[in-house]
Amino acid sequence: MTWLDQLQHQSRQFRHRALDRHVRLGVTGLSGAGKTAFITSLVHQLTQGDSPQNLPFFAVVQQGRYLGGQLAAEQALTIPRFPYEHNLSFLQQATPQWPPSTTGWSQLSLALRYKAGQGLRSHLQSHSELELDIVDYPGEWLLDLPLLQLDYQQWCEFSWQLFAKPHRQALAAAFSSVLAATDLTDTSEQQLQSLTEAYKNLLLQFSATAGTFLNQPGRLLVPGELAGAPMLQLLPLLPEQLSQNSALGKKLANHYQSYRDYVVKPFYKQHFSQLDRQVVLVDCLSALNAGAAATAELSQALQLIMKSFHYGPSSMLRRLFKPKISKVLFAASKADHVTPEQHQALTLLLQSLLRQPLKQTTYQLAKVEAMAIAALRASHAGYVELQGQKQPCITGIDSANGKKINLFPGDVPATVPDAAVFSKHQFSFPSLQPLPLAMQANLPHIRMDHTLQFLLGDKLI
Ligand SMILES: Nc1nc2c(ncn2[C@@H]2O[C@H](COP(=O)(O)OP(=O)(O)O)[C@@H](O)[C@H]2O)c(=O)[nH]1
Ligand SMILES: [Mg+2]
Repeated sequence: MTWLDQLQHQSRQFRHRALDRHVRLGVTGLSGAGKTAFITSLVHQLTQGDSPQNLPFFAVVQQGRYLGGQLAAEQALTIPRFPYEHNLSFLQQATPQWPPSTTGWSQLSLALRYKAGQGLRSHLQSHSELELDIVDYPGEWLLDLPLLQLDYQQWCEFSWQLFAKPHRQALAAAFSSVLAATDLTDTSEQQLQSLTEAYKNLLLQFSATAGTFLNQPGRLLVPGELAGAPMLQLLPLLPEQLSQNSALGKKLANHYQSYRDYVVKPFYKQHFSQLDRQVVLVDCLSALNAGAAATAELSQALQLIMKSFHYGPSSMLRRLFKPKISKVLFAASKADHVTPEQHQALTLLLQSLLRQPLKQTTYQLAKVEAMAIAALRASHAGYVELQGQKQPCITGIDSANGKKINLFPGDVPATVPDAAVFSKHQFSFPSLQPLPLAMQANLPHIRMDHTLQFLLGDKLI
């Protein structure tokens, strides 16, 4: 794109924004929650799946007013593009695979054409256009927000409390010994680097362990463009080391401060001040599979993320970043891993993990909703006869061995189960491969039409 094209692109965006014809949708979720699958499906539904049979609850389609969606031909050169076509090709193989995982953030723009249903535009224009920017960013980065409210000492205390939890304790023991043997007067580059490396390894081990969601700082795990920056030399000293007012403690506190000022704040400024709508994907079922401590940590992480969307009059977010997100959807992803009559319980479980009444309050300007979805449905729901009774079941392809399975994955608890339930019962919701697609067929989904209606319906009237 030449500078002239870029200028034209920017001025068109500005015009569209001014006319409310531009929506910027953020898609976030912790690693593995289903962001890549969600965006791939969303784009596919809007560009190729727009039939009333496929999207019955998306009003603009149901009313026959949707004229189609197209990927924008141009995108600002400085923004990584979401690899939609590449992802789709994995799903369209003879033996379909899940698209590869990504790190960092990316964006994709779509132009959605529709006939206005009411008002002056419906009489004067042959069609209207809504420009949709979809932004994919790691939920790990959202979990850095709480750092703005903690100083270095408080962060160290918070971290070591977390590392004492049963599913983390054993992994953290070696790093704790390394710190205990560290010379706190030594602030050499070599020492900082080797300690950071040890902490990063610990975070990597945590993140490879099912059910650890709160790994901070997010950029040490997903550095994006900051790989190698000195302020990423960041680690929590043991709380008892902090009272010693050491040179190393001071140096790390400085890095912590820089990280907050130069990474966390700009991230929120750049993303939050521009997003209009937000989807937070949550994989509740994997957390249940991973046990009590994991489920408790997911709940803690979600509540912290939820705080990112509380930006009432007195909130720090509002003062610092002037966000304007007006709708937030919390979506329990991968609902195709359970039988349909469990979806309501899955939605209730998500609400119970959020520990939030999801209605608009005076301090929460965004409209918030929760639902159970599958961006890419990988199972068929049906029934089996068991001792003369009809039992719900799902059929799919087991990720572990590529074989067809037919099972009842179990009941989903509608509230967060207590430790006693976990000690008696091992949840084991399956993991499935994508179903083979006939070429050109719509990507199968669960409630992507409800999702589209909640996120975009009011912009397409
Ligand atoms: N059955 C099913 N599995 C899904 C779905 N979405 C994601 N997954 C699974 O979750 C994994 C991680 O998804 P991905 O979209 O890469 O997550 P991300 O890290 O948040 O981008 C995928 O490889 C799939 O195994 C879905 O809608 N249905
Ligand atoms: Mg991804």
